[in-house]
Amino acid sequence: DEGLDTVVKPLPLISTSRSECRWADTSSYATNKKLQSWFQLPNGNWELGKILLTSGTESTISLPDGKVLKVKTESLVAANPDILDGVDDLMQLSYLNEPSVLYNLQYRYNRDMIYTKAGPVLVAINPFKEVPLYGNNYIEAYKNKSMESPHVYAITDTAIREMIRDEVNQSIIISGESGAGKTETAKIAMQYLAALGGGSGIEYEILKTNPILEAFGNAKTLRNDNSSRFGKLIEIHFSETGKISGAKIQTFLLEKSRVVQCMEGERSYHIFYQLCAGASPKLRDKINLKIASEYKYLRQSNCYTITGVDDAGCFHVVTEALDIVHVSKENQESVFAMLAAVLWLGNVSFSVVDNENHVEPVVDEGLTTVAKLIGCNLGELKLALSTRKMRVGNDTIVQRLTLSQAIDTRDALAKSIYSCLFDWLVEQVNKSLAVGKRRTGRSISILDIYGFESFERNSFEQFCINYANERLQQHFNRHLFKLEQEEYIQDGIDWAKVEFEDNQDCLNLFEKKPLGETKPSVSDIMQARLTMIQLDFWRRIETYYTWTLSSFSLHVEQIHKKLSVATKFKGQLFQLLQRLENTTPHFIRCIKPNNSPSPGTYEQGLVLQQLKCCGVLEVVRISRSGFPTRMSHQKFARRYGFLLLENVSSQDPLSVSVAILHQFNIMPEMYQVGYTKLFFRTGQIGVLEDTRNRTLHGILRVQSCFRGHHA
Ligand code: AOV
Ligand code: MG
Repeated sequence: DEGLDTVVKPLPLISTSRSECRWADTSSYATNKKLQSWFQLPNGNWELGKILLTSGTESTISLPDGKVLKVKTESLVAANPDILDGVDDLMQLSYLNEPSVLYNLQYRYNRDMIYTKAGPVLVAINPFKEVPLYGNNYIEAYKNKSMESPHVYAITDTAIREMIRDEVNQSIIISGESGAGKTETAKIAMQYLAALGGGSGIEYEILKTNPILEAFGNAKTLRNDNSSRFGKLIEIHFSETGKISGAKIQTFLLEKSRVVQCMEGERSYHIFYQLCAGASPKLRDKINLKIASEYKYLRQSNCYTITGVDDAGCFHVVTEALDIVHVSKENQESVFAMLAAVLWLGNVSFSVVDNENHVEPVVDEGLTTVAKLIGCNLGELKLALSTRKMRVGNDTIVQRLTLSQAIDTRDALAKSIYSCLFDWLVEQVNKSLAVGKRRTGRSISILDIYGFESFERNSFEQFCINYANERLQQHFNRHLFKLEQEEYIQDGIDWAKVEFEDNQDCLNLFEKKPLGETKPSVSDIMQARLTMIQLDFWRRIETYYTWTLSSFSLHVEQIHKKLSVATKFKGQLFQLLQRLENTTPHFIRCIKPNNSPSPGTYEQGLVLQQLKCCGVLEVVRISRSGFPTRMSHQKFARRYGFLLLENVSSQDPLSVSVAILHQFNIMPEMYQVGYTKLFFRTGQIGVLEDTRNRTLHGILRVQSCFRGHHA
């Protein structure tokens, strides 16, 4: 007997003190002979060892490679029995500690089971290879519930069902570091929605927005060959019969600086390389297009291709997709002309024209092509690139530019053309997907933003990206920790509070609000995040908050109202979160298992850091001790009352509810009756729903038979 039956008492389900519920719950346990136990190697990785002997404060363990070590007993961490290897919900683990969670995820990952539930949250580990988990057969299986293992399809299915059942809009919020798999996950969710809600053909258009937006909004970075450089919320609308009736895309803060400069080894937006590689000779001629290496903006980062990517082929995919979302050939040509204008702008050079170092653009192929492509005369363009209008009191004065000012102006024009083009495209796509009058039912929104990132040199973009991620983390915390627990307490059920790590201090830093007292209990991860924002960004923030959009414009007399980019972004983010607040959220946490990126490599430290960052373990703790499903007494009585064997129509909802609970033998520890609602542990409501569906189908069958007889 290997001692399974002598397994000591698991850690308490509900922690009462803060220190007890910290992530790295390494509290030692009475170590029995021959028990499996986790031991941390000097490199930080955990190894499963067998305890051979415990005497005093020391234990002797044997590692899988045969090594026998003497270690401090208190450094050992309880391992779960083999029978729990690879459970599909971390909630099922008896010992919920760092190495056990890491091991469980790795066990599954090695078997291509990249999805695991962490209570209500879906954890998705990037396989960095094709895994046989998708396509019509899988969609069918999840649709008719013959397959139930964790999957993006399953969580999307839940969203659809809850939208219909509760008549509440839903959201699928995908987060994770750069390269963790958010965009791929979003596409997989869209695929499922399209398959289930399809029929009108609009679903096909919706799917085609992906190659378009990726071409114009994604780029190769050092972190990800297909990194999203904008945030995206796609709201998919359903009719009352559950069919897709349209969609609306909202984008956030496209990284504009990439158009004019990017780091060595990175690329500008895919579409530039696709156009240069894939345009037909006729189009090349019309917009005076050269190969990518002829353009300064593309040349500076010394990277033109991506391994395994055929840019010319992609160009055809994009133009076909544009056809499908009803962008006319004529408009497509204008788009390509604008792209060429941006590229040629980068080649515009300047020469000094007076002894005050003022410059003028050199009239060459670059300048003349730009003028032609954007449809202005050469004189206007020269003036626009070498002068600036300023308002002094009530007067407008024209100031001549120095070289660096002129370059800034040129680059600002390129960025603004590109971002206007991007916005225009999104608008066209939205027109094509317009919900219009058909907007009668409910919606499911999918959020895919750029992931948290930190480079050696971080700029304003990283500041905004990380700020957005921090706000989303707060949303996550609010829903899974705060609101959840507040609801228990408000409704008067028995509940011992679970602590979680608040990220308000991080947000205060971003928002320049005074910091609270730095709490001594702040975890290492949170401290690292705070320090990073402080050191890496703090000085920059000062300038960026006053950093304004260039007031430059080709036509302008009017002076554009300057709007701080940061303020605009903050406003957008605020709106986004307000929209999300009105939906039932479903969270997917994407995890990057290695930085290579390569399939099959699972770096414990890297995974752990990501799990810690987003509070996955706390969520599991709350979920397994909490009651994630809830329904008002009224709704519960209405929904399931007809299943009762006795007639209860005269009774109040609470009594009906209790009668249902009794009739179906729901165990007392599986639910709590609150003042206004019933609270259930995970999975309980599913049993009732199944019975309800079966009964309803039975009734319908009987009714149709009955009608058949009478016809
Ligand atoms: P991201 O959206 O999270 O990064 P992506 O979704 O672009 O990350 O994923 C990065 C790469 O990982 C993809 O290009 C695929 O090669 C691979 N990948 C991700 N998910 C899967 C999957 N389910 N199956 C196979 N390969 C996958 V960023 O946009 O950079 O934050 O700004
Ligand atoms: Mg992405």
